[in-house]
Amino acid sequence: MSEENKQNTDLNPIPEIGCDYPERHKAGFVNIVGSPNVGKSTLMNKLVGERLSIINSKAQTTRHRIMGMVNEPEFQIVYSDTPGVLNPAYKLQEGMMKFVKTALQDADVLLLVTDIFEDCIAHEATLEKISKMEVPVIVLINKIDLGDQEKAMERMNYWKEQIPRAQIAAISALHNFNLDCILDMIISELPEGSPFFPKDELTDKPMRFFVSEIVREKILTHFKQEIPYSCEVVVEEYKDEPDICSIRAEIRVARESQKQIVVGAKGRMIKRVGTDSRKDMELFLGKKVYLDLYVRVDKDWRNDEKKLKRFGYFD
Ligand SMILES: Nc1nc2c(ncn2[C@@H]2O[C@H](COP(=O)(O)OP(=O)(O)OP(=O)(O)O)[C@@H](O)[C@H]2O)c(=O)[nH]1
Ligand SMILES: [Mg+2]
Repeated sequence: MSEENKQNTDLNPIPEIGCDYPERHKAGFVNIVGSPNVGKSTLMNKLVGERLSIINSKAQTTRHRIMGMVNEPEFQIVYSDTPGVLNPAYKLQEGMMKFVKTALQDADVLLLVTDIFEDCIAHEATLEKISKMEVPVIVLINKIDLGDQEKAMERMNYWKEQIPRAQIAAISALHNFNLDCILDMIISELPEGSPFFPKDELTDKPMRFFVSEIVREKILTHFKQEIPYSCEVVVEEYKDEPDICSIRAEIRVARESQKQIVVGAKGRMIKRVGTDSRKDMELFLGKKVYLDLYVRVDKDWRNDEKKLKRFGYFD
């Protein structure tokens, strides 16, 4: 961390009468954007210290904007993980890109994540938008554990040319490399202000959202090709009791043939997805879970705006 940044983060709060927060409290939206699969969700989870976003080696894992807060007496950082930027081919992807658009509009600090392999950002228009933004931009070159020093330097120079006013750092989100240093960078760029959310809050999303994401993660793990991209998970019932949480969830698929694959011979695949999901839900919720999981054909749901709204897109 530079000497200049050190001075900026040395807040030395002066309490005010009638004010719950230090006078120089900092708060802001730190929005994470970038191409698919570069490690945005891995980074968000590491920065927040919780597994809020699902992670997978397949692209387009994240479909929503997911907020995760880091609260300290002197600051509140509201991170947002977003879907990877792409040219939408169907309505669902249009909805996903709306989340990115809003994240570009309301950022106080923007984290543009790329990785050591990305030659140039796949989505030119987004890069152009970011170049014109007035908020601080930090370009993070991720996955440097997979490259050498020379490659990291070459990428850093490339990004310095693309966005001259950005700060640039090489990191490995997976291996926690350089994350302390970027936290210092973020705090120094954070504007002064009161917190946006109560200080004990961790995320903007309800438990049932995370429950549906756990099932989607298992689908991403167990199925290949187009299946994960054709599935949506809808929690139809969520009954939280002191000792047990009873959940009824449906996996919506676009076609009958996909239903057969997801159910599997003698129901083997759906059973496996259900068992794995239940185990993860029990860990996440810290209690026993009863999970009832169905597969339903919801014809071409990915292009039906009304349904997508119900599933939490276009909100
Ligand atoms: N070697 C290595 N792999 C990483 C690193 N960060 C993330 N990954 C892997 O990269 C893959 C994609 O990670 P995600 O965090 O899901 O990427 P994302 O940018 O959120 O992807 P989308 O949501 O699909 O846009 C996963 O297999 C991660 O384990 C890293 O620093 N090093
Ligand atoms: Mg993601």
